[in-house]
Amino acid sequence: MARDHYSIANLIRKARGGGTWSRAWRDPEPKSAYDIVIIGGGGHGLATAYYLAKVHGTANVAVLEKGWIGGGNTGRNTTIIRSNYLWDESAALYEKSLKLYEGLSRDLNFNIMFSQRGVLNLAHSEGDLREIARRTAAIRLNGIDSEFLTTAEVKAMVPILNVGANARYPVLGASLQRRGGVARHDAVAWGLARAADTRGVDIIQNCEVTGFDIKGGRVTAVRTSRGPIAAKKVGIVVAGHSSVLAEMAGFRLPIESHPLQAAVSEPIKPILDTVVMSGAVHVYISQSDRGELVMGAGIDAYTSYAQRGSPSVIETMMASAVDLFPIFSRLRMMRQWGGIVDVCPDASPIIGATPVEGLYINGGWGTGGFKATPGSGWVFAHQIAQEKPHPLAAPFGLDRFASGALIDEHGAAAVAH
Ligand code: FAD
Ligand code: PYC
Repeated sequence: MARDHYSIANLIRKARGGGTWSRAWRDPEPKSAYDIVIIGGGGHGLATAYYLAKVHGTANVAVLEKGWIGGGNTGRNTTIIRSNYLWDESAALYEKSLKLYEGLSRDLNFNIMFSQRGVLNLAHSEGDLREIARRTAAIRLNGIDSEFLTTAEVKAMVPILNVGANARYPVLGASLQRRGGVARHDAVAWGLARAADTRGVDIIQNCEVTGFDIKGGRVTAVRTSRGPIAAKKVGIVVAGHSSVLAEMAGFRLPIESHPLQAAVSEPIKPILDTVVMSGAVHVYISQSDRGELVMGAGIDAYTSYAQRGSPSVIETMMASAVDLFPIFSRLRMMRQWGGIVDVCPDASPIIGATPVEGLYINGGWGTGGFKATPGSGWVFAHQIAQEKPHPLAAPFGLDRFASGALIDEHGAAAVAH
């Protein structure tokens, strides 16, 4: 990329309508064959392709995206990043991801605006308090930062939070992960795309996978809206559509797909400099760099592939937000949207081999995969390149649903399921 592209003078020229933007990644025609095809151009698919090229030296890779990159959940989430998970297996995986996030802007030479402003999980009952105490201890035993805050400490950190005795949801304390925070979701997709492209990966948008060619139990090609593409290995990384792709390949997944909604307010002056989550009342809130309050809800209870959701869920979320932050009652909301999240029975992802040889799956991240983006790509690239699970991903194979070795992270998901 020419240096001039980013110079102040050039940016001003472009802002005035002069000059041209050069592409941040190529727009290649699909080749007839690749060593590896990754289905899905969200953060996880792009991270997989990036680490395949960077770490494993496999650049004959295509990422096939049916829409535009980052147009799925990657561009629809509330951007919360943290690694405060209960079980050792999850803690190790999400912490790997958080560590990769800590170096990602530098690694990609692209500012993903990772802001480690801390993530608070509120306790509203004695039960919540006991759970937070257990969780905080378990997380610390895994060498991950986690603190318990009293009501007064929470109030000192978030003065606009209603912690009064007459609050509908009294705040009895909170857990805090100071290294948690938020990042710019589009930038994560764009930075990964540019870095993967630079290393030779073909990113092909408007290319929907519609079927698989499977010979002798092994995948040989994908069928797409732009013609067949042969591949030695294929990775499915399509979030809410995981079961759809699995069905095309002839196997079933223990996944349900649900809408998950979020909304943003009009921009206001800085008022909230941390992330506040409340699993019990179904809301989580942070303030974006543009000043908007970004809020999300619990999942819609019904299964669906429509990326919107029910108004009643957003209404409940808004009511909870105003209960916690009475000062927000005069805020005007600007936009609402939904994404389709793929939820596993144990609220943990599926990463690994499938019953079809050469076909791998990375999905089931449900409501919580943005935080996992680089870590997920790291371990999935290993799985595909080495044809064996990365040690961090080994517990997350499909086989756990047969063995019963589930990793129940409903509590850590912190989003009502
Ligand atoms: P996606 O970004 O959805 O990428 C999958 C891609 O596959 C899509 O672009 C899709 O178009 C493509 N695709 C599907 N079918 C095909 C096909 N047949 N052919 C080709 N391409 C196909 N997680 C957090 O950690 N923190 C949060 O704060 C958070 N908030 C959330 C809030 C909301 C409202 C939502 C919806 C999700 C939230 N999540 C959060 C979850 C997180 O967004 C996802 O787990 C994560 O982004 C999944 O990334 P992905 O790359 O797997 O999926
Ligand atoms: O996993 O932290 C999370 C999250 C926040 C909002 C949705 N998911």
